[in-house]
Amino acid sequence: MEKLDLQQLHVMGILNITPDSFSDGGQYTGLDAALYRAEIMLKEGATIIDIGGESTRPNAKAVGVAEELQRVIPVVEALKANFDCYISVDTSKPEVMQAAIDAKADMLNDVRALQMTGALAVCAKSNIPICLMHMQGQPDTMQIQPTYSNIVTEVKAFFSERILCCEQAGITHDRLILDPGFGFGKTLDHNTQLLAQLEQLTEFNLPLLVGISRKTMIGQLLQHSGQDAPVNQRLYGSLSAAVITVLKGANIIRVHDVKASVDALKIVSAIQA
Ligand code: PT1
Repeated sequence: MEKLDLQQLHVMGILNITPDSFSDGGQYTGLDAALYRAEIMLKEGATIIDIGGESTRPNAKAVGVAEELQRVIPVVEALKANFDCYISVDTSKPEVMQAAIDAKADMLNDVRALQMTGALAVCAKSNIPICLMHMQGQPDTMQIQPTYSNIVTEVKAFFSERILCCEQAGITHDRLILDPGFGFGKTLDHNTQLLAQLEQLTEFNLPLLVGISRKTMIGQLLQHSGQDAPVNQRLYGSLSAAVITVLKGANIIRVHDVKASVDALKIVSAIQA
């Protein structure tokens, strides 16, 4: 398989490996269910599968290293053995990063942008791409009272600092991917401003990854009878947001609904060509 081309447009399919992710109550192991789900996403046109064993949605509790390794690594190995696809591992822990690299993962996706002790060093020893995401606070408390004087300026300053840290650690610029982190320590207003000004983040000349699929901000913008639209009613809103991000320069879109997203992005590609 050729090297992952970060200049291309990619639909990244989300594969969450948490105990409740595949709770059909049956005897199918998590591994079988994960492989089945990945196969569907690949058939639908995903070019990258993002495997995560730590939930980072608002209010999520941290998970230990041993538990995360046990959830994620067998899935990386099984996907690599069964499919010709790119694998991303969504983790912040250096131990999981190292194991993912050893299992031939194609990229790392870190919502903490290599700020955990040891993460920079592990990445410096490998040569795979790494996504640096912006987050204010930590998942368990990040939505309590997010505060910025200017969201875009602050996200850009954070990227500048993290890019510098990476380069000083020996991680070359061409391995980095940036992600504004929609929903990570941000109010609806912050998220909307980031989306409206997303093109400003292209000034780093790095690939841009975005994850908006089914997030709270979509529910809030849609509002059904005075309430946030429920998660299962957020597809059309998510697709609209994904199209906006690609028009503004994003090229890796992290989604749950692969087929719908691939179709939406084909329309964008047609006018970009
Ligand atoms: C993301 C992302 C991620 N999101 C990257 N990795 C999640 N690079 C996990 C909500 O507001 O955007 N980029 N890994 C999932 N996290 C959330 C956050 C899920 C907020 C839901 C919300 O509903």
